[in-house]
Amino acid sequence: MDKLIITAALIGAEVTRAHNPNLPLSPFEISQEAYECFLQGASIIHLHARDKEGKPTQDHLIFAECEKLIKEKCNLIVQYSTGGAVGTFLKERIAPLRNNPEMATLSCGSVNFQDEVFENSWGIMSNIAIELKKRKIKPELEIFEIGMVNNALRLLKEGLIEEPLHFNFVMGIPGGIPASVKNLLFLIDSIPHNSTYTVSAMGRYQLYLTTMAVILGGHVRLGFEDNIYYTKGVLAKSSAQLIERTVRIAKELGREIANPDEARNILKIKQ
Ligand code: KMH
Ligand code: ZN
Repeated sequence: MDKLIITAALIGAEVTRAHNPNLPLSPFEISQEAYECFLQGASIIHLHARDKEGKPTQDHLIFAECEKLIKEKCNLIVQYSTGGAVGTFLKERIAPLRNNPEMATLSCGSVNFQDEVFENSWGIMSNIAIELKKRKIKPELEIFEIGMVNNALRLLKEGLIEEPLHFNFVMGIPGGIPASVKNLLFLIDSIPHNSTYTVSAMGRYQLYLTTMAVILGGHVRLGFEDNIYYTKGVLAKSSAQLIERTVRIAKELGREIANPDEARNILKIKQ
């Protein structure tokens, strides 16, 4: 098994301080928390940004500020979100890519997102893929539903993405694939065998499904974007606290933790 790659998803676009007062918002707070996650064993930071009012933004200058502050402290892989918040237009979603990050997300289809629709038509998907390819940015293929694997394979067939593919199974959003072990096994079985995958799961499923990924040889995403609780009814102090627990579990299970350069090798990120 490869060493375990841990992605820290600290912010997202939906969580607020009303949900968890420990949510980092400013570039400085984000960089501090990213560094804490790095110290615990994270090798990737999945980056969303907020404006001065704490609202989601795809402003490339704010992304650049976050990345600069993170890179001053450590060599984490900075993975930009191109999903942004539900309803963000394509132009804004790809705006931060002008900073040429090492990695960025590519959502592979539309999905109901609670009461709204997270829209990723073929036009949106292929345009993001073209932008990533042009800039040699490694895509992480976001899979919220099983049919999205087919869209990813179409992107591959049309030459818009390259093997080896890296997937992120985002399980348990209200409207997407339920977070169950059976569904995780089905997803793993549906992707090309030379692919790598990360598991993200919502709320209490984060601990269970990411632990399954540790056992099965996959990789994991942890943090407030997907889960704000440490245990039932108890808010987590930080995303780093969630990472610290998974590192402990992984070590007990004999799975070593990848540092950022090892993660770059595993994911075949061209530097
Ligand atoms: N906030 C979600 C609507 C991504 O980062 O690329 C989309 C999302 C996916 O979080
Ligand atoms: Zn995200």
